Amino acid sequence: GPAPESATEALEWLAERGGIAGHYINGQWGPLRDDFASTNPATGEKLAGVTKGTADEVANAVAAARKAQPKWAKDGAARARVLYAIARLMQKNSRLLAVMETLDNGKPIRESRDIDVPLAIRHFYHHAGFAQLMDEEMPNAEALGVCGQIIPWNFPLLMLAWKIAPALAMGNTVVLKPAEYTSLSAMVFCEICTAAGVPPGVINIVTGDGETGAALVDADVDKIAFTGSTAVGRIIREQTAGSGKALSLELGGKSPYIVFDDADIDSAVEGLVDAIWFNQGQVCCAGSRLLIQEGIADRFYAKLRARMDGLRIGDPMDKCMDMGAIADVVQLEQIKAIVAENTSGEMYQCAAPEGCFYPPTLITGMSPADTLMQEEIFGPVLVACTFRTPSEAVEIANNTRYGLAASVWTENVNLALDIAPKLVSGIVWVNATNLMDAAAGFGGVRESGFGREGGWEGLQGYTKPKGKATKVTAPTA
Ligand code: TXE
Repeated sequence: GPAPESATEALEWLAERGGIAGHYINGQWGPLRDDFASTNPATGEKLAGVTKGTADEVANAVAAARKAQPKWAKDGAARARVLYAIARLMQKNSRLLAVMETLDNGKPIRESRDIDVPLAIRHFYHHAGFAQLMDEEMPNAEALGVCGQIIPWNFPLLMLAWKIAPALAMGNTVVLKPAEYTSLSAMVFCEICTAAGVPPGVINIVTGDGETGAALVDADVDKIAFTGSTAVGRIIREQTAGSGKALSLELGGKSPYIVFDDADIDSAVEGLVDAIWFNQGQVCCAGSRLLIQEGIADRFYAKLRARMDGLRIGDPMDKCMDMGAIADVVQLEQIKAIVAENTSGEMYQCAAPEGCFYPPTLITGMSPADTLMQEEIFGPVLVACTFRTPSEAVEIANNTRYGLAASVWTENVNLALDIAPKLVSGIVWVNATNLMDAAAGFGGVRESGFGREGGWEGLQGYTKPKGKATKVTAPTA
């Protein structure tokens, strides 16, 4: 196939900056320390050292954000200009961003280049428009103040964009902490911020692990926006309870992918490639539970296995690859353990290279209550069971503690419209999966969290009602 994308540019970029990812506070780099390593999961090589932010460093970042906020909130047109400039410069640097993301996270370059980076840019363009319109369209809303934002490693740059763009558009300033495995695209982003003329203190990045994250939750912020595991979401909810801090949580999922016997089978098979093998299955809304109507199950599984055999898994920098590496060995070990300890049913597994890779996997013959049907695996593992009637499909689909997304496949539009509202889920896709747009609110119910990101609802989450002085006169008799 074609030659792999070159990593040279990104590695040189890191070397020129001392090979350390660290804080960007008040428009300046530092402190920068090599406290732990960020590695390329596909090769195991160290890419850079990462600074583990202390509580004091977090407090400094929050203080810079606090100082910058009132002025930033004043002028929507100025905010729009800055957000447009960020989007424009991300476009200009899109190749560096994509390569850095793939080196650091292990996702195929095809995905970072065609999905992660363009969608992240789209979020800045979209929210630039709203920044300009805020005064007119939301006359009764004002910024919350300083927002602490904590993001995971599965879509490092895209999650950064989801968090920062709407917060800034509405006049907030931010302190964001990337995940410990994936801080490098955020570094490129910081340089873009400087070049785009982001005023010092408006965007602050603090690198580190869960302890740094916990310090940010405790800091003097007005909101915490978190995307990550349900377990940490629960800790953060307890930690912020009674504090007056606003909170949004975007957590795990075990999203059902329901295929009726009249579905367009080829499209439904292709949809599954996207639902569960995109980004190695490390997607919060991954269609990880296949519910298939009994009569077509065997035929469907046969087609699906044949399609799985065609998936190419290997060097993420190779443009031909459909799947790359798992983001970190810790995650790989978790996937291996949960599958090894809980597999009943029949497992079909393709081949994968040695190292931090996990093969596309299909496990059929499951029961709805089985551990693998209930627990988020966060890897390229699809578990499947059959159903007989539409009402049974709904019952199995809703038999979960999560509620992030669902996908329904049928050629019968009446059936689709009947089923969709019965699914307890933040999003329902019909004859589609993983459709995301900056203009549409995304988020879950139940243990998948609360709050929406993107769209009109996402903007509301970064505002509060404007304080107004109203003179009240007592009625006279
Ligand atoms: O997540 P964590 P992990 C799920 C998925 C995965 C599992 C574990 O099932 O296998 O979670 O992943 C920061 N206070 N998802 O351990 O720990 C942390 O530094 C404040 C689903 O990586 O939740 C990182 O920046 N912050 C998910 C972020 O939280 C804390 C995406 C997420 O890490 C913290 C990721 C604390 N006490 C994992 N502890 C999705 N819904 O997309 C950690 N962090």
